[in-house]
Amino acid sequence: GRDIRLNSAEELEAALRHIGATRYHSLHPFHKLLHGGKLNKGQVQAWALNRYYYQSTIPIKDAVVISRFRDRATRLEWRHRIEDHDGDVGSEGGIERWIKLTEGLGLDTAYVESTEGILPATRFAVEAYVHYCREKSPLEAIASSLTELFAPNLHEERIAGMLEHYDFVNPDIMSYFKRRLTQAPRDANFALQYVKTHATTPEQRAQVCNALIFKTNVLWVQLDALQHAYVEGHIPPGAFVPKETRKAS
Ligand code: PQQ
Repeated sequence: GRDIRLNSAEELEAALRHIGATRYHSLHPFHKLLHGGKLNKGQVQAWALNRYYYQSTIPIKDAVVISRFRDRATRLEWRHRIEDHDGDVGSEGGIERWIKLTEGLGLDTAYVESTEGILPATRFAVEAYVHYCREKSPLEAIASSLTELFAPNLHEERIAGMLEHYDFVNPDIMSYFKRRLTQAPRDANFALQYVKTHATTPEQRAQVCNALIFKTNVLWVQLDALQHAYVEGHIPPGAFVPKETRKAS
């Protein structure tokens, strides 16, 4: 439970890993369908379209995190996350790689970038993440990124599963995830060391755990919404309506 007293950095790390093992969205049924080749092309498009909103908001979230720190060293360490996503003059960033994915899946880029067709739950969940980083303590803002500790395994599973099962997926359009395999561990390890050093009381360690739980919920509800709309067929007004209902080969 939430009120277990964590008396050391080691106990904190064990508690965080337990949260990841029991609540990370790798466990969500929608991911089992996505990675197991059980979705049709339109359903995969809906996933990529909605995830674009998460991707494109991450650098805004990271700018908010930076704004919480007077400490120059922490800002400096966090800054590369914005570059990873936005790129730089002459170098491609994660958002451009995500657009390669949506383009490769046959979605119109202007439509994706407009975010017009995303689910209401996607917008609410992603905005809640930005608000959380603005309103909670700087420690909690950093802690809420800790889901990334668990992302590399999921990305490995996704790259292998999607390449194996979908004839409309190729290594080029999966380059976003390939790149994250090296970026995410660096970021996650910094955040983990940060919370282990800076959460010095049982109360602060509980705050760190709750920040991670909050974030697993941000990720989980986005997949609940995709499942409801595109697997169970309850597409809300205004949201993307897939045309390509062909099953994978
Ligand atoms: N999470 C962050 C963050 O909280 O700062 C940044 C990222 C994630 C990414 O850049 C990702 O690509 C990403 N991908 C997944 C995924 O594909 O399941 C999950 C997460 C995550 O755990 O929040 C991130």
